[in-house]
This record gives sequence, structure tokens and C-alpha cells, in this order.
Amino acid sequence: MESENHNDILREIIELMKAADSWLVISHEKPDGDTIGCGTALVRLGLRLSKKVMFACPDPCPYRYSFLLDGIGLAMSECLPDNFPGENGVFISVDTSAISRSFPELAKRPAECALINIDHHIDNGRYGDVNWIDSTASATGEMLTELMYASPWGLTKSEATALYAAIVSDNGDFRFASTTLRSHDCAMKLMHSGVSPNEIAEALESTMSAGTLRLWGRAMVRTDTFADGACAIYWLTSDDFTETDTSRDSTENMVNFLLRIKNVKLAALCCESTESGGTLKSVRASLRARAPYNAREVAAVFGGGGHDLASGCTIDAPIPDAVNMLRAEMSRYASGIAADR
Ligand SMILES: [Mn+2]
Repeated sequence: MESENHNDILREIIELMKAADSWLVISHEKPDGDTIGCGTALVRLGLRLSKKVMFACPDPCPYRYSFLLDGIGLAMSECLPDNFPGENGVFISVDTSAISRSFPELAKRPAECALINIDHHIDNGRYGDVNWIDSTASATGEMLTELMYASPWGLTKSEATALYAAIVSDNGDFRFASTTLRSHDCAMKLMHSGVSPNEIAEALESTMSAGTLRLWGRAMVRTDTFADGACAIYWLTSDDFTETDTSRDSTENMVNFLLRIKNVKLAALCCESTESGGTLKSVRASLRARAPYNAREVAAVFGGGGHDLASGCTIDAPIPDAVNMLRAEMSRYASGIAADR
């Protein structure tokens, strides 16, 4: 039953993409490797099929993923382009759980253009006209690999490279709990299309600036463990970013490092927002968990969301207060888990 639905929805999406003259591909804010990899794969496919295609991404692409834009940078836009995708066009959002996480004005899109929503976030708001949501996929890149394989279009090496980068950046190089047989099956398919895992690893891993390493050092010396060693937290102020000449891009995957501490099951990185020009600064928190701990439940207390093991939230408070509030909530959560045992 489930696989029939799966095939039906793949067929429906492929038909919509085939019939449209233009595609407007949409990513989420603060783009990560999954949304950039999926978006650029679709742009490359669209160009190959002679579609008019644009990739709208609300924030700049992190330097780490800039190699995925080689040759297609002109198709990038930081706003929703006017009159695009046009009359016979579709919107395709990738890895985006809510319209508010990309372009809120998409809610007022022209009725004749369908929005195809492809995502693996369990809390996806199903805001599209067609919604393919699969929270068992370790990355939206897995879903797009399957879509491409089910289509008559095939996959070029550069499209496959973008999807492979999407997958490994979301499932921690096949190390996170989200990794399944299906993840490796997708990797095999992508290697059949010419992907070189080594080339991609080099492109992704050897892109750190010295400033980024200094930034990580500033967080690491503040490592604080609590709740009998089950929780860990560290934080960065906006001065840390300024003085190391870095931005929030430089914190990708930083929070995962805390889970390397023995027995830590819930970890958080708090970053003072460098964007708000006003005096009231907010704090962006990234959370990671190891089962049975659930990062999404903790983020939800502060109005955030995400996956069970990886989530985030924004706390409108100065950084010392935000860190204290989050630490208190993590402690409360950890003692609840301990009491259940
Ligand atoms: Mn993702």
C-alpha cells in the first residue's frame, strides 16, 4: 500500500515537472548541504531538459557548498524573481519544512502554478499543492535520487555529485542514526552515475578558514557538561564572529562535536545572532541528541522544530540568559528521561 502511494506520488511529480516550461526551485533559509545539493541538482537537470529554471535561496550559499554552484551561479536568486516561474511553471521546494523558513510570500503564489513540496522533515507543514514528505529518508537528497531514478531523465555526474553532497552532509557521512540501507542504496546509484566520494569529501572537508578553527576553539573552551554528564552546551557571541572574521556559516556541524564527549546524549550550541541590527539580540540554538533523547521536543519548548535527533530554535534573550534558559530546559528534560527508566 505504502509503496503504491510512493510510486503514485513520484509519477505525479515527474509528470508535473515534465509538463512545466519553467521551474522555480526553492531552498530554506540558512541553507545547508541538503537543500543546496538538492536545489542545484534540480537546476542542472532543468537546464539539461531546456527548461527555464531559477534557484531561489533566501540566504547566501555557505562557502563549503559553493563548488556545487560552478557554472550555474547565474540561476541563483536571493529573492523570489518577479513573474517567475510564469504561466506554465511550477515551484519546487526542497528540504523546507515550512514556507516561513523560505519565502513567506509563496503563500500568495499564482493559483495556476503548482508548488511541489519535497522534504524529509517530520514536522513539514504540507503547504504544497503536491506534498512528498518522507521522514524515513536521511536527506531530501535520497528522495531526489529516487525521483531521478524513477524518471526517464537519468542522472549526469554533476547532478549525482550534488545529490551525494546533499546526502552526506545531512547524515554525517553515513554515520548518523538516520542512515539506512536506503541511504547506501542511493549512494550506490549515484556512484553508478559517476560520483567520486573522495572528490566530494575533499571538496567538502578542506574548506575551513583559519578563522573558523579559531571560532571553534572559542566555543570549545566554554564546553559545559551538566545533568550528570548527559548534557553539554557551548556558545558564541557576536564578538566571537567579528573577531575571528567568520559568520554563522562557520558553525555548521559544530554542535555535533559535543556528542563526542562520552555519555553526552543531548547537546546544544547557542549563537548570538549577528543579523539583528537592533539592541535586542536573539540567540539561535542548534540541538543534537542521541536516542532515547529527543532534540525536537526540547527545541519545541522554545517554538523551534526539526528532527528527533537534530533540531533548532530561536530564543529572544541576551546570550547569557538564553544559555541559562536552554540549560535549565535540557536539565529538566534529562531528569524526566532518567525518571522514566
Ligand atoms: Mn535535510
